[in-house]
Amino acid sequence: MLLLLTTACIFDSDNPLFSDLDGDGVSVYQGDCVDNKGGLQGPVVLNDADYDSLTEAVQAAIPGDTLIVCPGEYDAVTVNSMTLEGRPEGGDVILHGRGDGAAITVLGDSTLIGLTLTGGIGTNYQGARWGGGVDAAMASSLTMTDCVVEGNSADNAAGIAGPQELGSVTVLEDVRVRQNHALTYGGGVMLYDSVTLIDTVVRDNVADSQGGGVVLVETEALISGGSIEGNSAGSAGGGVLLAVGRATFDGVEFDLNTPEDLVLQDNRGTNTTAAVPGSSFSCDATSSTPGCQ
Ligand SMILES: [Ca+2]
Repeated sequence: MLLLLTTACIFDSDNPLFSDLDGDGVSVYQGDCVDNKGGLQGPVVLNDADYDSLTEAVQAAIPGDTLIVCPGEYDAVTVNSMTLEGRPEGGDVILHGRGDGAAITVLGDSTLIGLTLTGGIGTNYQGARWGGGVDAAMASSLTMTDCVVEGNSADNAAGIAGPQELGSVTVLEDVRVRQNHALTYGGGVMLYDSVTLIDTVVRDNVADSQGGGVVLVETEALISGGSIEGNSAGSAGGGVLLAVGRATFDGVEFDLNTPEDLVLQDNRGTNTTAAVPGSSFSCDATSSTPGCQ
């Protein structure tokens, strides 16, 4: 008779990083934070080592590395061409700006997964603060998946300041950007060049001047699914301010943005309020006669 045994839990006393206490086939080393209950290891795993602080782990990392981050609250860091992969199993993985800079600063081609970015006030560039939660202004590519960006402030781009260099790429999927406050432009996000937003919710953000939720500058943008709701701007572009760019909206829900959902800005800086014509439409603000259809 053949007995089929289920996988038993494994505790490897020689290297507890390889332990699989819950028997799901994934070790702490492979990113199973549940296996780290009791704090056998530090909460951040990089290659074959664990670290007590995210700051130490990031200092040890090189471009191309992936850092696994278990639930907890961490100080702000700067990542350069790395992947920060939070595993919010049993708790949030929080990077806190503590009112002193961005919650995270991103350089190069970096990816953020499963993180909550809060309490940031951005980076001071020539007298104005940008990117309260996420400052990726000097990055070439920003990819964010399953992240929350909330409770940050800055002069511009209070939630997320996207990469600004020519040819830059921003991809946000299942990101929730809420309750961020810009003193000037971009309460939620301010994004440039190639932009893709998938199932992303931009909600209850405020810009005292223009672009309460989303500011798109010189973009080729695709915004698919998700919602832009409850955002407000002092003068124009409560939901979206599209400045000298193109954007396609596919199944995006607009609701309760003030003073309006959508404003197009041409290359002379003239604003035109546009109605949201349906659930799927495209806007072009690259000419002197901006419009949506
Ligand atoms: Ca496991």
